Amino acid sequence: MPQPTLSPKEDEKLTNLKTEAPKTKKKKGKSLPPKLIIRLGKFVWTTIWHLMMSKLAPRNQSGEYVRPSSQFRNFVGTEEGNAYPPAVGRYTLYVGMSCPWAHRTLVVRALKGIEDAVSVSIVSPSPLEGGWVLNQEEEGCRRLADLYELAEPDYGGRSTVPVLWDNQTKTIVNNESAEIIVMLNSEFNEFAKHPTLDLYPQELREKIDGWNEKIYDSVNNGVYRCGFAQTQEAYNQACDELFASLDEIDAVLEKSRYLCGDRVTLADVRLFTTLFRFDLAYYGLFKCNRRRIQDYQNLGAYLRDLYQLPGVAATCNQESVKQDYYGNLFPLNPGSIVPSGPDMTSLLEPHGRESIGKETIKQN
Ligand SMILES: N[C@@H](CCC(=O)N[C@@H](CS)C(=O)NCC(=O)O)C(=O)O
Repeated sequence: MPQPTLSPKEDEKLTNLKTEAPKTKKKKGKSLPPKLIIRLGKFVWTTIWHLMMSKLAPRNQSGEYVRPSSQFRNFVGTEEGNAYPPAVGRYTLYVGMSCPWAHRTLVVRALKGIEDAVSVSIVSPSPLEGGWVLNQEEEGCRRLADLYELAEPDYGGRSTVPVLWDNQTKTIVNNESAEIIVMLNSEFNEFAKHPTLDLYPQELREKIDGWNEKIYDSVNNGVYRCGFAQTQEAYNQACDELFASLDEIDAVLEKSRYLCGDRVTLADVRLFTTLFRFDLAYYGLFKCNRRRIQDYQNLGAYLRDLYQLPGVAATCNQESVKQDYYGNLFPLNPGSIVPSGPDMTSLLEPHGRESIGKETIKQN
């Protein structure tokens, strides 16, 4: 291997260091004891860590992460008087490719085939700006926070993705992924390539809502509760709940192709975007490392099944996930080193789940 060469200045410094070595030895008694350095370092780091974590992840008294609620909650719809009727080209989705909540909207947009009706603008995280920045200036805005301010000059909350933006009235219609995906599923059917695909059918709503509630707390937000926990107890609790839920879901998927039977629903979409990031980021960075999704008997194949649905793989960006999580969540990874693994090529392997649930129906 070629050795790096030193400039004359560096060479001189190194020689001085070498010749000074015995002097430092003599001063041994006066140098700081390592114990003190460690204590000081630990004190300074944990104080700053808690300070940064309180900005990154608000917590309750037990050190548990509490996600702030979304503040723009209007709906696109055809009812008379609704200021936001469905229309081609009127709405834009602002998304970050690493964000699981924004990813939900991209998956539904792809499954419904409404890419021509609802446009997408990709934003990127900027550690310097402390938030998302637009890839090009839009509406005179450079940062996502500027868009929020344009929509609501007094807005004091977080500037999160996804955002469903109305290009006509220049405002945010909605910034809650759980609601945006309901609108994308039902309100753009006249422009959709797959209008009959209903991801939130009336007869399954109770079941879908039940899964959503459970999965949000313990899995979607559960991984963040693990990663952003500021006490051991808060982490233990979140981790127990996360893996208890994953075990339960894995058992259900033994006999059912999707969460609510043999058709994909919004419950699957919402679970999918967390599962896709699990082995890539949550397993390592968020300490969700009891098990990988790939190691589960059914969850691994279920993830592959959803990944291979038409249009879905194109919404998935492994590099952005790794880069944004490991590279930008500074308090969790101060060195910003992005790991080289894991190998995710198995996502393309056959899932073998086509007939799951079918045999049971026949037997009955
Ligand atoms: N409840 C929101 C959560 C969205 C969210 O937390 N997005 C994160 C990215 S994964 C974000 O934009 N965070 C920026 C911030 O908190 O400042 C939703 O589901 O739409």
